Amino acid sequence: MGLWLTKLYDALSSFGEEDPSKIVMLGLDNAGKTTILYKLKLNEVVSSIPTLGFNVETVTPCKGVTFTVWDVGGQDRIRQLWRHYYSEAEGLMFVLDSSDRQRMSEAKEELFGIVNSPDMPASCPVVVIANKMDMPNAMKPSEIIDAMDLRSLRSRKWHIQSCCAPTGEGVYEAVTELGRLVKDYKNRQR
Ligand code: G3D
Ligand code: MG
Repeated sequence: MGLWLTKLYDALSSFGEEDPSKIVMLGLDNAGKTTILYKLKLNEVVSSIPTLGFNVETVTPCKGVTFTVWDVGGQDRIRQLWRHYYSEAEGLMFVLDSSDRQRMSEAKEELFGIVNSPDMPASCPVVVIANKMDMPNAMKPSEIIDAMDLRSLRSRKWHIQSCCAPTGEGVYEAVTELGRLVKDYKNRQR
C-alpha cells in the first residue's frame, strides 16, 4: 500500500510540476468516480459544491493538478453549466461501470456528447476507465472499445485502462497514461 501511494503520488506530481493541469473526470452515476477520487486524494476528504445545481467534486491531489468531477446523464437543463469546466480541460477521464452492460449505450452517448461539445477543447486527450473489472460479468476492454465505438475518437488521443477503484488496481496506470497524454497535448498547443 505504501509503495502504491508513493508511485501514484509521483505519477500525479510529474504532470503538474511544470505548469498546472486541469483534468475533468466524468461518467454516469454509480460508475465509481467518487471512489477513484478518494484514491487520488490519498484518502482525504473530497469537497462537494452543490450550489450550481449539480454536484461538483474537486480534488487537488498534489500541487498543480486539479480533478473536477460530476455525474453526467439525463440532466439536459444543466448542461450549459458544464461549459465553465470543459473549456479549461486539458485531459478527460471518463469512468465506466464495465459490468453495467445495459447502460453502455447511454454511457457512449454521453461520452460523444461531451467530446463533440463545442466547449470541449478539440484535441484534449481521453482516458476511459473500465471500472469494476472485479465483477464477474464485467466487459473486457476490447469489448468496450467496440461497444463504445472508441476508435471513432479520431481527433483525440485516447487510452482505455481497466480498473478496480476500491482496491486501487489500475488507478496508478490510468493516471500515468493520462499524465503522458496531457503533457503531449500541452506541448502541441504551444
Ligand atoms: P459515482 O461517484 O461515479 O456515482 P461511486 O460512483 O464512486 O459512488 O461508486 C458507486 C458504487 O460502486 C459504490 O458502492 C462503490 O463502492 C462501488 N464501486 C466503485 N468502484 C467499484 C469497483 O471497481 N468494483 C466494485 N465491485 N464496486 C465498485 P455503494 O454500495 O457504496 O453504492
Ligand atoms: Mg459520485
